[in-house]
Amino acid sequence: MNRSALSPAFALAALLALTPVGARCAAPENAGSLPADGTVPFAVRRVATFDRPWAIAFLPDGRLVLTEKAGRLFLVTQAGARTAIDGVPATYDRGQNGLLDVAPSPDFARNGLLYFTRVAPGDGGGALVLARARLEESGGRARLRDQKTLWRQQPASRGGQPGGIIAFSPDGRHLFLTVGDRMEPDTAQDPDAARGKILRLNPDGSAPPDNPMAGRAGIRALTWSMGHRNPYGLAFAPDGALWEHEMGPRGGDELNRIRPGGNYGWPEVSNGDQYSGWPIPRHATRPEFDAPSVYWTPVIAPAGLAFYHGPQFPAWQGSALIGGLRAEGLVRIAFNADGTARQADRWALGRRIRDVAVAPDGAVWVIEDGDGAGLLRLTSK
Ligand SMILES: [Ca+2]
Repeated sequence: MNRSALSPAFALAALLALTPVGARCAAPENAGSLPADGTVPFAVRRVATFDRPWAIAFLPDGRLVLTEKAGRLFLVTQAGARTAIDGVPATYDRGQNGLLDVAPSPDFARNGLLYFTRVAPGDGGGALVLARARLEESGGRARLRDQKTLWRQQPASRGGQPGGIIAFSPDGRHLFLTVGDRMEPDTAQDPDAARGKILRLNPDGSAPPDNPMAGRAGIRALTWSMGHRNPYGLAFAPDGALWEHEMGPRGGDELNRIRPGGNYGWPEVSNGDQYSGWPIPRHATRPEFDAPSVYWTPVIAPAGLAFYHGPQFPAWQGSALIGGLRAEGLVRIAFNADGTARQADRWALGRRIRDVAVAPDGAVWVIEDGDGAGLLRLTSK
């Protein structure tokens, strides 16, 4: 390859690889003790109500697709009108398991493909499954066509904490998928188990030849990073960096900058303790593991991650927005020039927030958790 053939993305990746190790190892901030602000800088409008919604994602035309954990999928207009999408396959709806994330193909306007995750019933439990299908609309109805299973977790598990978050790389050439530890913590350090990993796949489900363990057997060929617990947030920043958040046990929710081949330490280290109170060694005691950029003790129970871009909130350009289940609100993360992160805002909404997305017009949309949950649109005051 000659020098002129280097793509901007490759040059950026090379630059990030040269970032001094010290920048990654700076002492992380505990944002858990920072108070929430009850005065919010946005107007909140309740657009529609759903039962146990789990994820939202915008289509290029401004409508959104929304999952309900029980196994229902909807198209929703900006005015809140909904159309059920038929053809959702069987879902293991139990505890944290169910129909999970949905993401349009980066080329959706041309191919109409939706990617989605669910926990599928089987083997006395459920297996996380990544699938894609073509959204077909006619006569006011919508359904999934030409479904294809791209990846299926083996073996199945009974435990919750499935993960299931989908993120496409900015160039659209790779799909990243979080897999939770399914409440079997030690498996997060087992390189032959999918649990506790972030996977990187080609959009057709095949293994990219440039993954950290490319050519190795089984799940290793797909593994991008390991040592994760309960990851319900995954998104690319404007600078091309991949960020993930995950729920800790009692304390120790984490925001992590993800690097290929990284090991994020669960369950060997955590900035939280077991629910029993039994201590877990802190990240600082084991520098061979990647430490979080920000952590929360006490926890916020982070759910949903979206980077802000748009005209509604000019001061938020490039910030990350995180929903809080336990925090019952919204967190804004700002990024420093050296790539480190800090909690810039934490707003109390008095509602468990399950997911967050940014609309094409720059409004921020969130869904509440549970039955009778609101789909909320946030705009500048
Ligand atoms: Ca960790």
